Amino acid sequence: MIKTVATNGLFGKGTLPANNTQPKRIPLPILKQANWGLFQRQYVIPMQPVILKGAATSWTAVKSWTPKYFATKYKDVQITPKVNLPDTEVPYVYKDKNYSQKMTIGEFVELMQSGNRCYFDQANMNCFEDLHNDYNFNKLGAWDVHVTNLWVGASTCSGLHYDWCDNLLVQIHGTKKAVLVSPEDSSNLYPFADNHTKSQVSCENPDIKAHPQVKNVTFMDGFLEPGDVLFIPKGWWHYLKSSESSITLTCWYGIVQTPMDQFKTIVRMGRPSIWFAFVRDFLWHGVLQRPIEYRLYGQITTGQMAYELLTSFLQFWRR
Ligand SMILES: O=C(O)CCC(=O)C(=O)O
Repeated sequence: MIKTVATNGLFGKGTLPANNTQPKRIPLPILKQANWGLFQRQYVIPMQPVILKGAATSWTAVKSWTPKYFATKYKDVQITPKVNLPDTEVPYVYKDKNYSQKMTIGEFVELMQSGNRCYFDQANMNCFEDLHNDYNFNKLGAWDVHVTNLWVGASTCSGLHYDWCDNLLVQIHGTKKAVLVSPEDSSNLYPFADNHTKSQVSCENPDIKAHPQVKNVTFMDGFLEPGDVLFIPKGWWHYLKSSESSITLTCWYGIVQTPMDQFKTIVRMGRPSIWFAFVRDFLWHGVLQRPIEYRLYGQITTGQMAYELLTSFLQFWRR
């Protein structure tokens, strides 16, 4: 029997099945007037996500960056974006090598404008030094910045995953849908065995049959417009889907989760398949250095990462 219950969710006073067969959806909190003290007290310190509505509207980047701006300024710069991307909420099931292609920024922007699903993702802003004065993450509270990344693309989808440090994500051009999930729900998110930071779950249309524990998850839905800032605390799962044409800047900063934190997360996930893949990748791709075919947006596997951490620690210790 379906019982009507009052929810605070994206869909207003919605209906939830009485026996909890669907995940809960609530809106991401929004701070309308960027109030520094409130942001720190209510969100940064307790590690809770929030949208700071319009907090970066005054940035030159928000006022002047468009795909055309990049095409004009950096026309012949060589990049390796992903192109002809699949229409999916879980890109990690695909292989990176089938989508990465070398081209110039001019050619990439033409592709974007032709309706191609494509992404110049996670590009280090150190490559665009002449744009550094167009944005200011320190003013938003970033400290000990590790990297500022640029994301330019059309109809993109970054699947549900988490990172190891705090992130301020600023929507520069176009719009993005954002879905966040608390680290407390990690054990319900079916991470890939070889990469425990990436989830197999579709955020917008979860498949409860394939992933029954997802019904226990609370999804937090948000929508970003140019000038909006999304605070993603470290360890929080996030999913971002762009409109036709989008530019985003992200800033990873602050204290990074330790390998011990990762170890605890894996233990909490409680999936033997992760431990099996961990040992396999540690030996096969780490110790034996066998090549690997990376997942789309996948990068290094958990086992390889552990191997690299261990070898860099041993090198440091031997010095
Ligand atoms: O905007 C995106 O598509 C992904 C951003 C992201 O995942 C990140 O900054 O960690």
